[in-house]
Amino acid sequence: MDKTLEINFDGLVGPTHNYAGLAQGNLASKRHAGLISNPREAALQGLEKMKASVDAGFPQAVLPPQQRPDMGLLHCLGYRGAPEEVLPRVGSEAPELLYAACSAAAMWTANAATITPSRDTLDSRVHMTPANMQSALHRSIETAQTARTLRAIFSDERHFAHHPALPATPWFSDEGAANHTRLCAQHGGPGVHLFVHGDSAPDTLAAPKHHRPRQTLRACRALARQHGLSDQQTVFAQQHPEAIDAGVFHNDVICVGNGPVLLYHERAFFDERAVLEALRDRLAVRADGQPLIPVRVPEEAVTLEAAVASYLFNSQLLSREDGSMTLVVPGECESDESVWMTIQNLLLGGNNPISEVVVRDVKQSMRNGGGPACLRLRVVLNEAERQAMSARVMLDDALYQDLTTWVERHYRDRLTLEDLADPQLAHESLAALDELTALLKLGSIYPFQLERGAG
Ligand code: SUG
Repeated sequence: MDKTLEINFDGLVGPTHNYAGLAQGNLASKRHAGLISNPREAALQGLEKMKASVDAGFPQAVLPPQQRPDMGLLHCLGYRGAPEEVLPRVGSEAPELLYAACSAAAMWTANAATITPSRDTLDSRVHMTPANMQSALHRSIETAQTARTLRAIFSDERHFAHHPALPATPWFSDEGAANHTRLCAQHGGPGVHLFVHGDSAPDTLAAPKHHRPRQTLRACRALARQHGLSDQQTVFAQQHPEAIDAGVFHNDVICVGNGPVLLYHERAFFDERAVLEALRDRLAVRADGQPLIPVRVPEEAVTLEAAVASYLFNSQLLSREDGSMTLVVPGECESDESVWMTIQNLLLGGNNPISEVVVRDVKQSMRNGGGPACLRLRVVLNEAERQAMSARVMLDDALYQDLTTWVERHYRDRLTLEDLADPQLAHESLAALDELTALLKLGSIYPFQLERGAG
């Protein structure tokens, strides 16, 4: 029997992880701007999280970090020369550009791409579109490398179709799987795709007042078209503008779906009733009559503010073989009583498949607004597709050990703006990445490796 599995591809935190306050609409990023970061601890926390998933029997893989500092960005902004000249100069003249060039934000792989499993596509291939991340400079520099990395791992064109990122303009602002949820009876069965956008129709009063939406309806529709999804397979939903203003910069900060379960806060969507109705209708037609299992958390149980502060909904909802589900929540959920009570009563005690809650410590990432769900890109693959993957990215005990040793050897435990301006850090980072691509059997994927090859 063909066994289709969901594999979580977590981003490995890069050696220049820092707190720069660069992310608009993201309260944690703003609050922690300028804090001293600890990339070693961040990477080890991420690896611990991945290892715990493997130990619990969930398929887990890893995506490598990106080349930072991005000297290409700095060169293009007119800072010519070697890191020795450029980095100290940018650090003193335009620290925000140095921060952007050093950002390790690619760790949040939920923003890497939108992926449609082969079960739902016309040509029975897995379709992928890297997100353009055009709403912020430090994230817009991820797209080209994301495309190269995905092409390196999913190189077999018989199984994988790679689309170009959408045009990087406000009309098509796309932040990837963080705003896309696939609902189904089981991973191998047909699915219904919920695309969530933040912008509103021009003639409504439903726009957020304080923060710019990061995903547009035009982008959602274009992704569905690229992947060949029909109207019957898709639902497009507008985020609640009050949620965006309260710090919900991606839908995965307020909603998580898995199988037939949709766990969400009552203020996640502008028109909750219409979203549920559409999902129910589509599931009935497309997913073998599978009923939707909505798990709604009302404001009186958890306020929008508490949801954003605890990241309750930025959890991973993982299917076990017996059909029950595990909810992986960040440690911050334990310290808010309303959230913890809701987990115990409404989620574990409710009429739904969630039967276990596990807590993970990803504080280094959380301080930048990245919880357990942000750190992972979900890829549903059948047996043949898993076999067709290139590279050593599936996490097992041996790879976990190798990556832990690699982090301990190469990563610093303290980074400030001054450190980012230190050319030595740039050299250390490239040496680390060079070793990493060998370890992951990825070949040459980074600009410095490709230039070396060409030279
Ligand atoms: O884009 N933070 C990221 C967090 C992304 C979380 N991803 C999901 N919700 N899927 C962002 O807001 C902070 C960088 C800084 O300020 O240094 C940052 O980019």
